[in-house]
Amino acid sequence: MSECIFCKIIDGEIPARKVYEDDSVIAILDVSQVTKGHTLVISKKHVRNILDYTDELAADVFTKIPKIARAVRSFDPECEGLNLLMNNEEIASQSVFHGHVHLLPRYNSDKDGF
Ligand code: DGP
Repeated sequence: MSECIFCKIIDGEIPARKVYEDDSVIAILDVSQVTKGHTLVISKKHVRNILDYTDELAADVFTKIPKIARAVRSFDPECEGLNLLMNNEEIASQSVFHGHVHLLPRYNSDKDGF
């Protein structure tokens, strides 16, 4: 059994709030909402981070992000835009070692920082 928390979510062993899912990608609400609607886009294949993504995996994940971002933005009319962020390796603040892209919805209320 995998010890990876995101593999457990993908396998349905632990719950998560799903925003999007298809055969190869899942998007879930981050458990620690930095901004409202903070979402993680995760490949179902367990790959450590961008440094191990193949071209095919990168193409698959990143071509889906625009539609997921539009869906996330549409959930809240006050969402004015989003930041995309990917932490890769411990030095870059990665804490879950199963690659994922953060989508951070932005609001006028946090325009000076969050
Ligand atoms: P990073 O630091 O880039 O590796 O981000 C990992 C994120 O994963 C962090 O913002 C919190 C989130 N996270 C950790 N455990 C869980 C979990 O069990 N469920 C959900 N939904 N998010 C989690």
